[in-house]
Formats: sequence, structure tokens, C-alpha cells
Amino acid sequence: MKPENLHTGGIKKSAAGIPAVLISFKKVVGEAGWKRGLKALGHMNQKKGFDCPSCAWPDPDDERSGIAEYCENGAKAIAEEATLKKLTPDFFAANSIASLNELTDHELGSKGRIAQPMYLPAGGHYYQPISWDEAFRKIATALNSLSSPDEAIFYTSGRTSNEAAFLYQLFVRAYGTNNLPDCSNMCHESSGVALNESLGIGKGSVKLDDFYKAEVIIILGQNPGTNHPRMLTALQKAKANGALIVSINPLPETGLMGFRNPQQVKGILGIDSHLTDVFLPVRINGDMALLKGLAYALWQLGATFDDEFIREHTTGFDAYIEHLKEQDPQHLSAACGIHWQQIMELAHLLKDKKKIIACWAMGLTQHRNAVDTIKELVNLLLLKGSIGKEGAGTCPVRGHSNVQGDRTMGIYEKPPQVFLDALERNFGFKPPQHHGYDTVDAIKAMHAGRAAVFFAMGGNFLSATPDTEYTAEALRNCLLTVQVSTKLNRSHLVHGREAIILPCLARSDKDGGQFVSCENSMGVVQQSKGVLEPVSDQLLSEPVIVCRLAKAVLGAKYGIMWDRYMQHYDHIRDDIARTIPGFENYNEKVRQPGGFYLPNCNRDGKFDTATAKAHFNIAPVTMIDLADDELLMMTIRSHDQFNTTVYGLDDRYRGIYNGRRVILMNQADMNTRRLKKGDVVDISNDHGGRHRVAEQFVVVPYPIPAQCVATYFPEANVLVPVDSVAEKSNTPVSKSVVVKVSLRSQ
Ligand SMILES: Nc1nc2c(c(=O)[nH]1)N[C@H]1C(S)=C(S)[C@@H](COP(=O)(O)OP(=O)(O)OC[C@H]3O[C@@H](n4cnc5c(=O)[nH]c(N)nc54)[C@H](O)[C@@H]3O)O[C@H]1N2
Ligand SMILES: Nc1nc2c(c(=O)[nH]1)N[C@H]1C(S)=C(S)[C@@H](COP(=O)(O)OP(=O)(O)OC[C@H]3O[C@@H](n4cnc5c(=O)[nH]c(N)nc54)[C@H](O)[C@@H]3O)O[C@H]1N2
Ligand SMILES: [Mo]
Repeated sequence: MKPENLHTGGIKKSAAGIPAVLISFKKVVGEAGWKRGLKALGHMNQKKGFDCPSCAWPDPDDERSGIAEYCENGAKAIAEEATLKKLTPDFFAANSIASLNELTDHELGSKGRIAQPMYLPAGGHYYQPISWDEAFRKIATALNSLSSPDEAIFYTSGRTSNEAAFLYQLFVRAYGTNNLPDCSNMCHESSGVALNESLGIGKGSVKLDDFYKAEVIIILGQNPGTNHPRMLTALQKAKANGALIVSINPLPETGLMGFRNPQQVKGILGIDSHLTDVFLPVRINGDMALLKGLAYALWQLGATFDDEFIREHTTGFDAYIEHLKEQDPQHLSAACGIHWQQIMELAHLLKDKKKIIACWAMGLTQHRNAVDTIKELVNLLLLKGSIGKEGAGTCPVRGHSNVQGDRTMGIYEKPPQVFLDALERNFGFKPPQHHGYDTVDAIKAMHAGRAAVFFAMGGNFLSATPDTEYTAEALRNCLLTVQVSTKLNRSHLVHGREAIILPCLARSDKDGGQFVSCENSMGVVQQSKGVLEPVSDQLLSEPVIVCRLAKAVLGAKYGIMWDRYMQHYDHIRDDIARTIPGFENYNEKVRQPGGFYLPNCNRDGKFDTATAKAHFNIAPVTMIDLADDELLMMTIRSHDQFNTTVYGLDDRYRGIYNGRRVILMNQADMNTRRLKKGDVVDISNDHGGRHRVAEQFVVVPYPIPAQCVATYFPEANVLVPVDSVAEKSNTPVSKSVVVKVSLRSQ
């Protein structure tokens, strides 16, 4: 980006409204044409249509909006998929890897859908067409030549359907490894670990309906206006029903401040509903101190806890109170950057409330102490008896549209023993019993030469993972890298000695007459059936890709019925039904309009922990010490991207246009560094003996707490050290990266 092209305006006061509707239509029609575009939009999130490939926010259980059950960013995701542009062999013959590498992520993605399998020979500079059979043969040869199955890595992104995910893990375990890292390792892993340990289930407990019955909704470290826009509709309804909305975020995120519902007359007329009642601009990673402060304040007020719930359903309460007594409110206040008075005021507001929902996303999960912070949030809910009753509970808002389903299907490097035993019982082979690599361990294994074949079911491993340069070295170390993809991305260009791209059908594409199914953020499983004519007859569905790969690698080994699965996906669902609890009569239940809820012990007021009780957790407040010249950086999403897919260069709600290499800074921090708006800086750090630099970022003054800065993911991933990870979950610490900035001499 040339810095002079960037321009900034004010932060928008409200999200959505008419501009969002216009942008949706323009984007979809621009890529797919009127007929195809409107067909796609008309079927998105409808009971007979397909699941939006964007976020995992649930659809309403009852009535779906007749006009549109999607949001601006869902529309952008569909425009991305439904595009009529495609990459023919001529495109690859005309563009070398080196020349493609010159393009930005936005330019790469906008080239179109990958239309046939492509192969990059060792030492080659151009991808060339390859037949499906030949591609599978090459992958099988590579996999079968490794000295151990543990030298192969099988990554999954979160768009993969339940059917594809189940087959994929089945194949990978039959091949002989648990090396199944996934995007969840970088996303809500910390939530899964914390919730499992404290409450006995790694998923959230609320249903959409609970939002409408809640007295308080606390939203921490989440920007729903951009990343889960349909959540704003739920918040608007919750607020109309009297809920108090508390937002805890270093930034005043537009969607949380105000919202114009594009489906309501008032919204169309430009009238905002103000969503947030209490906004606490916490310092980056200050949540632990803030939550502990809140618990302390509630305890001081007295008679604010649900004693009966605590007595009957929890352990560790007395020890937790002893721990609270040791806290120093002024220290907690300083650590989170929120005045003690404000924390006390919030405690007063919560004093008599019994139905609290806590929502959170990456602002809590991607820190070193993420697991403990989420457990501290659970402590608050336990104090208030806010789990296992209507209008209350945990709501970790998931990212990718089927990331939760992929986990349920067994995409996990640390599979529980009961799951492995069920596989053994049903499929006649003994799955590997030792744990595999998660994402960070996989990068390290490839870097150290302990893994040599990398296979990705979707995603963009190079750009999504931390320490881009280090990860690039790791991928280049491989003998073979394979990407099952819809669109071109950086992971096709930074590759192993040989590389293969396998193009697949996307969510909105017709797949014969077949449908697949997905699980949303609230544990509802429902079917998804594509409606668009695929752009090429060379595309295969993900389930078919896995079956053909499995046949090529395993042959008839173990007698697994790969051919039958390909004939009809009902056969896959039948085998899921007999392997995974909660999926009994899968084929029948998934055909009910709107799908079905999976069992959830917390929802029923139960805790599947060793003690059958919920646990209060005791953990210290840890501070990240910053030297005078250091800043704490969070890497966040702009309004115009889905993870590493960059839709455009604007972040409309934050008032940033035509540029992504920006660093949002507090004016006081700019002053001490003698920086002014528009200056171009390099951002750097030294960690673990490695010097990292991200060059040429434009300074944008922004209301962000002192010593905190924000940049966009994935541009700033070069700065996230691979060995800076969350305790227990091993999630890369993408939201508290210690950096320095220096003015570039121009
Ligand atoms: N349109 C669109 N939708 C998406 C995605 C997308 O890229 N684009 N990505 C999908 C995926 S995979 C995911 S995981 C989700 C991500 O959804 P989010 O988690 O909302 O995404 P981020 O942009 O990472 O935003 C993190 C938010 O946390 C705040 N934050 C950062 N650090 C802290 C902190 O220390 N404390 C607190 N309290 N807040 C903090 C940031 O200011 C920001 O508002 O969205 C999903 N949906
Ligand atoms: N610094 C920093 N890093 C982060 C984050 C952060 O907040 N900060 N967030 C992390 C999070 S929460 C996540 S979830 C990860 C995301 O990591 P990934 O899931 O690996 O990345 P995506 O950008 O979502 O993957 C996009 C690619 O998926 C492919 N694709 C799209 N649809 C399909 C499909 O239907 N099938 C197949 N096979 N392929 C498809 C396309 O080729 C596209 O280029 O990134 C993580 N990385
Ligand atoms: Mo995510």
C-alpha cells in the first residue's frame, strides 16, 4: 500500500443499515451476476438452503426472515464463493509462483475459483494441470513412503462439513496418526480447555432464545458488528426485552455502540438502537484483573451471590473467597486500566441480577493467560448462579461456520479415549493412541524436519498461523504440500518441494443431489444444500476427495466402505450416528426443518466434571511488563475480510479506507514518540532470539488505551512469535504481542 492512498474518517456511530444492504448486493451481483447472485442470497441460511460460509452465529429456531437471513459480511463471503471468475490452466501457465507472490492477498483472492487440480513439480516455477487420479497417486506415494505416519500433518479449517470432517479423521487415523491440527487451535481452543475443566463441556451453554430472557449480557473481546453481524439483531431484541448490555473491549467497536437493523423500518430510516449500556475500555489483556475486581466488588456489596447454587453445584467457593480477600482493588484497577469507581458501579448494576450471559471471542482466547481469564469469567457466572437456567450461561462465539462441528466429528489432535474406542469398535482398526501435533507443534515439527508431508483441508495455513517467516521455512522444508481449496491464497505459493492444489466444491455449490450438515455456535446441527451450478465440472466435494484419497492410500485395508460413502452421504451419517453420542437417528433428525440440538450437560444444569460439580478456579493476575519504548499489540480483523481472505481495503466502521497496513495508536503514545497521523513506521520485536519486523505501517490516532496498539491480521502475523502461546491451550498469543515502533526515514 502506498501510504498516501490511505484515508481516515470518523468512527461510525452505528453499524449496518442501508449502506450494509447496498454493499451486500453490489458485491454479490458484481461477482456472480444478477441471477446467480440473487439465487445465492435467497437460499442463504434458509431451512431449505445452505449454511452461510461466514461465521458460526446460529439461525433463529423459529421463523427465518422472508427477505434475508444474512448480513453484509455473509453476503461478501458468498460473493467470494459464487464468483464466475475461474483460474484455468492458462492462468497458471501465464503466472509463475514468483509473480503471483508479488500480489497482495486481496488481489490473489479476487482472481477467481480454482477450476482443476494443479501440480507443482520439484524445482518448478509454474503450476501445471494434473488429473485427479494422478494427484491422488502422488499423494499416496508420498504418504506411504514416510518412515512413520506421524511424519504427515493433516490440517483442517472450519468450513469443512460434518460429513467430510468425519471421513477425514477416519482416514487420517486409519492411516495411522492423530496429527490433526485445526484452526480451532488458533481460535477457541482456550475456551474449550477452560470450559471443560471448569464446567465439564467444552462448548457454550446458551441457546439463542436465552438472549431474549437474559437480564445482563456481557460481551468481552468480541466485535460482533463485523464478525457476527446477525448477533446484533439478537442483542437488539434482548435489549428491547430489558437486558443490560455491557461491553468490555479496548476499542469502542461500532456495532456494539449502535445498530441500524436493515430489516426494520426504523433501521432503514436511519434510527440507531444504542446497544451498549456500559462500556469499559479495558487495557489489552486486562480482563483477568477487571473480572477479579468485579467479583471483589460484588463480594464487598454482600448478599449478591446465589448461595444455593454455589452450595449444590460448585466446589472451591471458600478458597475462592479467601483468594478474593487477598486482592487489592487499586492494583486490580491499575492492571485493567478501569477506574475502581466504574467497576463498583457495574457491581451495583449486577447486584440483584440472576440471569447473566457472557459472550466472548478472540479478545479473550488469544492471550498467554487466556484459559485462566475464561475460567475467571466462569467464576463470575457461578457466583451469580448463571449457568443451567434460562436466560443465562456461557457463549463463546465461534468463528468459522463449522469449526464446532469439526471438533464434534473428531478433528482433534488429542482425541478422548472413548472416541478412539468407538472408532476401533465400528471400523475394525486400532487408532493411534498417542496424541498428535496441534497447529503450533505441527509448524515446529515441519521446521525441525520431523514432518515432511503437509495436507490442508481448506484454510490458509501460512497466513493464518503465527510467525509467518518461520512457518514459511517450515512449509518449505516439506517434501509435499497439498491444499484442498476453493480460492488461491498464499499457502499455494509458499510450498514444499512438490505441491498440489485440489479444487473443491464450496458450501453454495450444487453437489449432485446431496446435502451436508454443520453445527453452529449453539450446538444446532442442520443440513446445508448448495444451489449454484459449480464453475467447473472438475470440482469434487470434500467428502469425495477424502474417499478417493483414502482409497489411493489405504486400498481395501480395514474394509472401510469408501465407495458406499461416495454413493450417498446418508451412509456417512449412519456411521457418524453409531460412533458419536448425540447423533442417533442422524439422517432422520437432520431432515427436520431447522435441524436438531446436540445434548449439552450445562444446559440441563449438570456438570460432567470428575466431581459432577462446577469448579471455581483460582489464578493470579499476571501483568505483561512493558519497557518505556514497548507497546502491547493486538492483531484484529477489519470489516472487509474473512480471516486471511481480504474482501477489500476498507474498515468502514473504524473509519479507515483504502489501506490495511495501519497501526491504531493512542494519541499520548504518539506524542511521546513524536509521531503524527500518517507517519510511516516499522513495527518490530525480539523474542526467542529472533528479530521480527513488519515494515511500513501508517500511524492512525485512535481511542485505544495507552500503551496498546492494534494492527490487522494477517499482515502483522510476522510479529507473532511461534513460541508465544497460551498456557494449556497452546493457542498463539495473537492479541498481546510486545512490539516497538520506529519511524521510517523516507
Ligand atoms: N466478517 C468476518 N466474520 C468473521 C471472521 C472474519 O474474519 N470476518 N472471522 C471468523 C472467525 S474464525 C472468528 S474466530 C471470529 C472472530 O471474531 P472476533 O473475536 O470478534 O475477531 P477479532 O477481530 O479478532 O476481534 C477481537 C475483538 O477483541 C478485542 N480485543 C482484543 N484484545 C482484547 C483484550 O485483551 N481484551 C478484550 N476485552 N478485548 C480485546 C478487539 O478490540 C476486537 O474487538 O469471527 C468469525 N467471523
Ligand atoms: N494474528 C492473528 N492470527 C490469527 C487470528 C488472529 O486473530 N490474529 N485468528 C486465528 C483464527 S481465530 C482462525 S479461525 C485462523 C483461520 O485460519 P484458516 O481457517 O486456515 O484461514 P482462512 O483465512 O479462513 O482460510 C481461507 C481459505 O480457505 C479456503 N476455503 C474457503 N472455503 C473453503 C471450502 O469450503 N473448502 C475448502 N477446502 N477450502 C475453502 C480458501 O482457499 C481460502 O483461501 O486464523 C488464526 N490466525
Ligand atoms: Mo476463528
